[in-house]
Amino acid sequence: MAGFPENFLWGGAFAANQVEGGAREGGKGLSTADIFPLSERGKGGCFDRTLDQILEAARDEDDSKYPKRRGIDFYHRYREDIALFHEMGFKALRFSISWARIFPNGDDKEPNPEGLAFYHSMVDELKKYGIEPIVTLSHFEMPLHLALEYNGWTDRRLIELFERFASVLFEEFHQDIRYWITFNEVDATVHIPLTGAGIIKEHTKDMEQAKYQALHHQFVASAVVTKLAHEKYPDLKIGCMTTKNLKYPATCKPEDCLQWLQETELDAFYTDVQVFGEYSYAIRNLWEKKGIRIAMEEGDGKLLKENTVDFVSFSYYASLVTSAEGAAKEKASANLLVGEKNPYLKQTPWGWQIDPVGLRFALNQMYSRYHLPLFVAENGLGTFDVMEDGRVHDDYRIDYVREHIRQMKLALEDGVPVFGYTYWGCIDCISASTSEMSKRYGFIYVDQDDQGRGTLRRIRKDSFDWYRDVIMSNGQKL
Ligand code: BGP
Repeated sequence: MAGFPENFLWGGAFAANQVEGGAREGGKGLSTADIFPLSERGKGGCFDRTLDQILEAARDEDDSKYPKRRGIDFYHRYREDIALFHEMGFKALRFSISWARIFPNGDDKEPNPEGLAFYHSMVDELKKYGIEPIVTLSHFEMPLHLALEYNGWTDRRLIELFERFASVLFEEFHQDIRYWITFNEVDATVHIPLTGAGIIKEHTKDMEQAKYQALHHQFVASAVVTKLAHEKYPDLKIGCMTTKNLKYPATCKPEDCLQWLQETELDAFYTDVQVFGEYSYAIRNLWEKKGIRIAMEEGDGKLLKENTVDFVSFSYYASLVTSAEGAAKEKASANLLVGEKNPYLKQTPWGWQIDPVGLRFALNQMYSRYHLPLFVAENGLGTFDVMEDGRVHDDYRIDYVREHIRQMKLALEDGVPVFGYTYWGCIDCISASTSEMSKRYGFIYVDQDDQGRGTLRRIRKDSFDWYRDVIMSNGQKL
């Protein structure tokens, strides 16, 4: 089969906490994303905060110090931005709904009508242009109150609160939104527990146990809302989403290949739970070794088993290398993950190893394990852009996307059913890990710097026209 299917969902992706701004507008409560400051360049990400830093930020009225409180002002500019997505010919837009905009504290009895009204306006704008909304329920944020008062997902009561959140959204939007993803990169709970699950280390006795306990509650919550959707709104498609942690063995040395196999098997457990409805031998073995006991209630196993997802999605940015004596090797990073450098690959300025062939590898690997339709929920190049004579000549971004699309096409020809590709950061937005603007992904430049200075003007980059032609030709014109 040559080429992309007729109804392939070409588009873009972003998250509420990285674009909206309006942190205190329309009745929204502070979210866990609103407490992160700009990280110091080169000092790694800003995901880890102490309780004192969180409380200080929560009391801080000076929003200018917290880039995710301003985003790129999408909250007020969404009509202009969606019109630009339409100009590129988007078939789909993956975005998230901010829990704190709908339930400001997370445990409010009734939803916030202004929050619902904002998303109705946004979805109406998308439908006007025939752009399919793909909504992530939880994308690296939750009401700050739930982190501070419940210690996030470590508290089993969040299952019921999340069900309340999802059931309001399904009832409000089931006729307009068909595709739903429960948790963005659900593995984040293990890698970055404050961002992934609202876990505060000073409120946590045993963080290793707490992270997996929180993750279990998220899996149960995902199954609960999947059950609700399947029973009450049978047209909805529910998907899971992880960071694709693609690795290669450093050599053909058996010990390196065994290390690769064990790490790959272990990393698959996140998607295994949401596709097969049970915990794999690899994760059970890890818990055994670490003495981790997960508290599960009667019925959790049945719930997980009987309410699995309809499609599998993942983010793919880079690949890593692993080896038996990995610890000694020079480190490289790929999104939330750290591994070893690959001498055959170039890196972005933030050290992410660029590997388009890896996307074909990942798609084949995921399909051979899950046999479900696949969706590339994130792929993109975050790098410095320079404005020259009023334009950004981002050939490097065009090359990056062209090569990844080429490999996606080859995966389709391998027989892998990929049904969509939403380029991450289709418009410049606040970086999740560093809260920078400088790490630009967009086909659209936003005139705002790391400190929030600028006109917020939107400017088409060279990649804007290129991606429009890709979509118009259904992936033929690269
Ligand atoms: C993924 C997140 C996105 C996005 C992306 C790029 O982990 O799902 O929210 O941010 O990474 O990462 P960053 O923004 O840190 O460059």
